[in-house]
Amino acid sequence: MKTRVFSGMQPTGNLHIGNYLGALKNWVRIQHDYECIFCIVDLHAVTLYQEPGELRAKIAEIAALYLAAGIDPQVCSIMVQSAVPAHAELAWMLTCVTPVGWLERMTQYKTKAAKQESVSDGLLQYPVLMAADILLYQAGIVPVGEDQAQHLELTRDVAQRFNSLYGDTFVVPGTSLPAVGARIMGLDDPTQKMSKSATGQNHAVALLDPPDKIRKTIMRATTDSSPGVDPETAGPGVLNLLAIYQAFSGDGDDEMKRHFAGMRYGELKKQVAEMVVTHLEPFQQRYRQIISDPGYLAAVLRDGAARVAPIANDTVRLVKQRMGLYT
Ligand code: ATP
Ligand code: LTN
Repeated sequence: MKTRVFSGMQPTGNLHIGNYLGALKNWVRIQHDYECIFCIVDLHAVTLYQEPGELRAKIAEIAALYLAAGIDPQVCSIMVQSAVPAHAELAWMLTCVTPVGWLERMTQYKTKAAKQESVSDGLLQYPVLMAADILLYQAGIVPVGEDQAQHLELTRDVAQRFNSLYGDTFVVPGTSLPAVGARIMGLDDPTQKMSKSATGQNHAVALLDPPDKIRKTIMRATTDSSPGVDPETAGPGVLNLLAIYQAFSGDGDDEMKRHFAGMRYGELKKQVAEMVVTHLEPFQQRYRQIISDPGYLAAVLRDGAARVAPIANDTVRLVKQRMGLYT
């Protein structure tokens, strides 16, 4: 049997090249090697308030972006988290074996909670729901960007704790980070990770930005005061631009060094911008085609949920048996 892969994205904000290079691109690359489930995690999205109409539209948008990136719904299951109630059901059982202290230590929780006037219990429970997503399907591999590594560590801890309390139940999953592009930084501030929820004008390149906007954002990227590229001493802004280029082009380290050593920053930015535009233009064309067919999108999501629900229900049944709950 093929190892199962599970990953997901929140239907919030605008997907950016960090989301693509850190996660989505790798999903496409491995989809034929594993049994893959790619989820739109709407229950995670509502840990912060979402306007209901906008959330509904975002779910379709993310599904279309998965397809436009090249996820093949004949090969993988694409599904919406809230369409399979077992996610929420297992999450409850897992909250009961998760110490609150583990959750309070999560850096994403601390960052997001600091920005809220009132913090919902859901925001604290967020990583437990993520653990439920993964453990529900006994996934062995979870391809994500580096910012999710701590949540995966917690998933392993929760799985191990459950297994030791109630007997072997869950596969303990591994993390899978890309070699290049695991942490794309903000173009306006290369000390912060590129993020959907950041507000700066020149912070991110969204996957659906028009070519002119992409060029403008990259040409304005923060670099440093050296006259040209020195791969040995480059600061975070230059390293980030090089990482973006390399992740899109697939060039090796030596090739990168040869090509960019000594290049002026204006020229570096121009070449990075053209590399990004060249990759995103055909992607955007496919997106426009897919989003204009809501019937097709709905069928893909319905099929995906129908395919994975029996696996999820089996796990919930097993967990209930192990815990002595009523079955
Ligand atoms: P937010 O900042 O609003 O929480 P986000 O940009 O982190 O959103 P998510 O939906 O949380 O987006 O992440 C989806 C996937 O993209 C995850 O696998 C995450 O690790 C990856 N990812 C997010 N930001 C980056 C980044 N800057 N570089 C590489 N991968 C990233
Ligand atoms: N927290 C993740 C999204 C997510 C996820 C998952 C990723 C929810 N459940 C399960 C991998 C596996 C994020 O990217 N912010």
